[in-house]
Amino acid sequence: MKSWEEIRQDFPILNVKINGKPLIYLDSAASSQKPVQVLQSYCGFCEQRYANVHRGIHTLGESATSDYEAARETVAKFVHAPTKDGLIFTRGTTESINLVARSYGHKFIKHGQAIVLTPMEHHANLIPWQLVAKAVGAELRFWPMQEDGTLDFEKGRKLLDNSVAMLCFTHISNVLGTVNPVREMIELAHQVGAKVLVDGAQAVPHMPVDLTELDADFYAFSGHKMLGPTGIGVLWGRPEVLNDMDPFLTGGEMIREVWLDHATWNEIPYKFEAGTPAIAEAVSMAAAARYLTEIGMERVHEHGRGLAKQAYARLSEIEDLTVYGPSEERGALATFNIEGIHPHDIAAILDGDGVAIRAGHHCAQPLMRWLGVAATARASFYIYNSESDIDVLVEAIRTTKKVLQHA
Ligand code: C6P
Repeated sequence: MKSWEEIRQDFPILNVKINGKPLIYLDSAASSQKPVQVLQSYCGFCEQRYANVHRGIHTLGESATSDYEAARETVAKFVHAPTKDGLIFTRGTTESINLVARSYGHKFIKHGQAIVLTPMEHHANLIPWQLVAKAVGAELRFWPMQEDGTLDFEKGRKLLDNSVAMLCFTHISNVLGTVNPVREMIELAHQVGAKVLVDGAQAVPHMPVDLTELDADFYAFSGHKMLGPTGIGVLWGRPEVLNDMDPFLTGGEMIREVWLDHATWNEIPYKFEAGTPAIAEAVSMAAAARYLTEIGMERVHEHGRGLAKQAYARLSEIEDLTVYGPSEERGALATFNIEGIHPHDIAAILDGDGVAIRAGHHCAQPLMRWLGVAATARASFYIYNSESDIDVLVEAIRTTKKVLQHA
């Protein structure tokens, strides 16, 4: 078993100096860094086995197709999907959710029905549903939150009646770190006949996810947050639901037969993979899944939870600093503000010390309003971070406070 220090050595970018200081990368919730195993997978595929997929009869075309389909199988296994046929490669979580909103929402959600969301959704899991609601005349309802940033289960369950067509929510909040009770929420929604979409962008990289056990109808996540490349992600959908949906984009491998005035569709998942897919990206996303599996997702989860707990405790000790979200059971991040200092200024000063954090609204403006702030600073952790990174963060924040609060 590799030690955390050995794991850290797998990430070449961590040797880069930022402003003359060692890089302390605390922005993995935005996008993770890549281990050499994933980089080699990408380059190796392009150097030795690259061709388009599902088209060429030639040797390379066949090996690329078999690598691409093997990647589908690996990623499906990584999230314990009931079947790989429901696993559609997309460009990422955002595209996956838009696919469902367009191809399921516009077709099956009817006038007068309701779509239930939460106030902690990333814009990617809010705006597509606003558009569906507007187009079909559906109502948007919001599952209330408690003061600590967890969902109010009792109030929320009362929203779920027979008029609810769809429940869409995030597995882990990218701002609060709240881990939602996914299994229970899915069960409640299914009891009233609603379909469920879970945004797993912040969960799949950090914890074991078992799609068979969760029983969601749709589950979305991105490759680039789980050590893989950008431009690749997943929508897992229940095959019988996907079969009833119309295509999202058209052209390429998604057809069965085409006439001048109409066309018929390929079987799933190909029906939803129009055009040339992100082939090398899918192959190296599978390499990322293998890398994480080798470490063990339970171990990854424990590590992230430990760092989040420590960050929460250490940051809470700093005067004038507010940490948002629940104190217990949180995702691998800590979002905060310091009284009288703009989060962009915090991020800029920390950058001078080589510490990369994110500042802004984190694509969750309604949640910022709920918190009563315009923006926040956020430190997020992954397998290459250690407790000493939190020491550097805390020290850099103390310096920032001295510089800016005096100014
Ligand atoms: N959140 C963050 O810094 P894409 O960009 O499609 O890979 O993922 C979108 C997305 C959807 N849902 C959640 C919960 C997310 O956190 C994200 C991406 C990044 O928090 C970029 S805004």
